[in-house]
Amino acid sequence: MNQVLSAYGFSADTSVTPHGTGLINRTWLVRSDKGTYILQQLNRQVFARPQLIADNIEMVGHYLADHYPTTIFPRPVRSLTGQTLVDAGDDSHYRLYPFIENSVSIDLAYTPQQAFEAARQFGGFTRMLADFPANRLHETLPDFHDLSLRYRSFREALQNGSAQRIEKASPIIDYLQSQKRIVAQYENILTNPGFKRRVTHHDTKISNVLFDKQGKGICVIDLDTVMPGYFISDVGDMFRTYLSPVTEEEKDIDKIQIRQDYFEAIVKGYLQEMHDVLTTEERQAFVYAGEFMLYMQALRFVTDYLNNDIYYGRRYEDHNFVRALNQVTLLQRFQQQSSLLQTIAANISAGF
Ligand code: ADP
Ligand code: GN1
Ligand code: MG
Repeated sequence: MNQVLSAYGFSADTSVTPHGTGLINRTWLVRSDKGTYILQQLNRQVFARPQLIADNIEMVGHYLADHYPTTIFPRPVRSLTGQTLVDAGDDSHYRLYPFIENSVSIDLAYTPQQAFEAARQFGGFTRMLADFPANRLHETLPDFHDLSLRYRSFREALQNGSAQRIEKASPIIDYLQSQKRIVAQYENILTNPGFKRRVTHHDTKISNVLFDKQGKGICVIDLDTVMPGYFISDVGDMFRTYLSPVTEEEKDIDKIQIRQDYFEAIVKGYLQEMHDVLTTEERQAFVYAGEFMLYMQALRFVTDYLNNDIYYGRRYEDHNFVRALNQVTLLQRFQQQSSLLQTIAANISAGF
């Protein structure tokens, strides 16, 4: 750590404290006489080529600064030798951001207004980059939201994973197998010209938006997974993470619910920015977006559980089982309301 701090010109007595709740990277708050910063260590198991991320952030930052100069977009601070990514030698890479003053972040949406603001931020991000050629961005995680691949990995885990865990998870496994049509629908999207590859964030949980003290959205952060993708990834992950009053960590599945007013808020916030950018077919796919992301996250958690927790960090023995059951439950409750939600989305869209 001292080596990293000195690469940025911080003195050894600078205060560094762990910060945030992400599952993949490590984040610290750095308080120094030069100001307050966010320091991050990239997870090399997940991101094999960190330089691709730094390049993407640079391209996006450059484009936004040119075309939307008043937009707030945290760009990495350069080290004393001018690098946006510091290689600490032991195969670990660090970057530093200025801490956005007076910003707060939340781990759960507590009001529909917060969901609206976050959706507007993620929609605005894709809208501002609508004329940026998305295919110029590197695929920092190739096939990240490829549902067919996630399904194949799940099937492989059924072949090679822990027999004991396969037994324990069998109700979850059966349900996920019964919903394979969600994969078929995704495969149709891939060949449907009505669905566009756009600049997509791919991790739209609410902790990846900074808010001001009045609750207005300031900007989106956590750009490691910004890549070309489909809008269903971003909208679907908002449904996945804002609709329920409890997070994916909740063990008591009775607490999992679909909050209809949050659904409306997400659709309104996103369409406020994206209505004229999306195609007619995309505008009809809001409910599918939720199924797509809930199904994918359930597959990913259960796959990791069967593989003995090689990807997601776990804090207790059955952690990934709990997460998978949570996400399957949320998927089922979402599906129970899907025709109502479809009507709500269509009505909101018609109002624009
Ligand atoms: P992770 O991959 O761990 O989720 P994030 O980039 O989302 O990493 O950062 C974790 C947390 O750190 C965020 O939820 C937010 O609270 C805070 N954070 C990150 N960047 C900034 C920033 N530039 N200014 C203020 N807070 C930030
Ligand atoms: C990971 O790092 P974090 O917590 O923002 C994961 C997401 C999952 C999420 C589930 C690179 O995101 O795809 O949706 O956990 N990121 C990666 O909590 O795998
Ligand atoms: Mg984050």
